[in-house]
Amino acid sequence: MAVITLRQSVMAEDEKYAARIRQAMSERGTLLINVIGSPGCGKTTLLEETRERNKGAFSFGVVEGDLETSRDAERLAQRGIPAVQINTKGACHLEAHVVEKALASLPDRLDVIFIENVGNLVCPAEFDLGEDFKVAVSSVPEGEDKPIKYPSLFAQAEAVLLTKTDLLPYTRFDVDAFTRDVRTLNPSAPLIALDLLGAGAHMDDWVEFVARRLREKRDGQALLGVG
Ligand SMILES: Nc1nc2c(ncn2[C@@H]2O[C@H](COP(=O)(O)OP(=O)(O)OP(=O)(O)O)[C@@H](O)[C@H]2O)c(=O)[nH]1
Ligand SMILES: [Mg+2]
Ligand SMILES: [Zn+2]
Repeated sequence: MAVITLRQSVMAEDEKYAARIRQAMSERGTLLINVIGSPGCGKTTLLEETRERNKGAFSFGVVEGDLETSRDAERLAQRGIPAVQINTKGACHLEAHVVEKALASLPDRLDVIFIENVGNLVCPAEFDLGEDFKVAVSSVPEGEDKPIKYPSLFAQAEAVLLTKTDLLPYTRFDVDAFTRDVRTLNPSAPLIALDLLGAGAHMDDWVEFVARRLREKRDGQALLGVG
């Protein structure tokens, strides 16, 4: 019981940081997106390719979360993407108090900031980082049953990305079952299939989705007279 109490109080404390991040992002007019998926599903590749293909539709930076190393932040920096690395030293998800510190070292004037969460389909879904919304990334080699086995993330996500579709011919991945399960958990989130290393089919849909959510955030703020 004591463990449960502690966890609740830690989460309640973190909600204050999340609220502060949300306020700061609202003042800056920056869209904050929490990207969540298994280790190796293609989160960093997605961000690299977003840079290549967004044709200046929005500027963006990245907060990278990993247990160890700054490899992902270095990959992004090589593409000219402002990136800051958090090393959780064993923790399997990011928490808002650490993200707040990391955000302070990114440039102020970014349209969008992506948080690449620690590769994990479980607890990252339960932590509010002050983001506008979460995006779930699932890759073909993981199998079509991930949404139904890890429902919390897929139910909350405001977009679901299926990566590595180029590998479909080499697996028994059942696209219809994946789609049906995502739709059962989450009837409205866009479901975007991506081949990140190849022709980049549907990359435009992803870029347009992010650009639209940025516009909607800013239009909403203009109506409310904030930002
Ligand atoms: N075939 C194929 N490989 C991909 C695709 N996207 C990413 N990869 C490969 O998958 C591997 C992992 O990609 P990353 O982008 O590093 O994955 P990640 O989710 O950032 O991994 P972690 O940060 O370690 O959780 C790399 O070797 C990528 O080149 C894709 O659409 N198709
Ligand atoms: Mg990565
Ligand atoms: Zn965790």
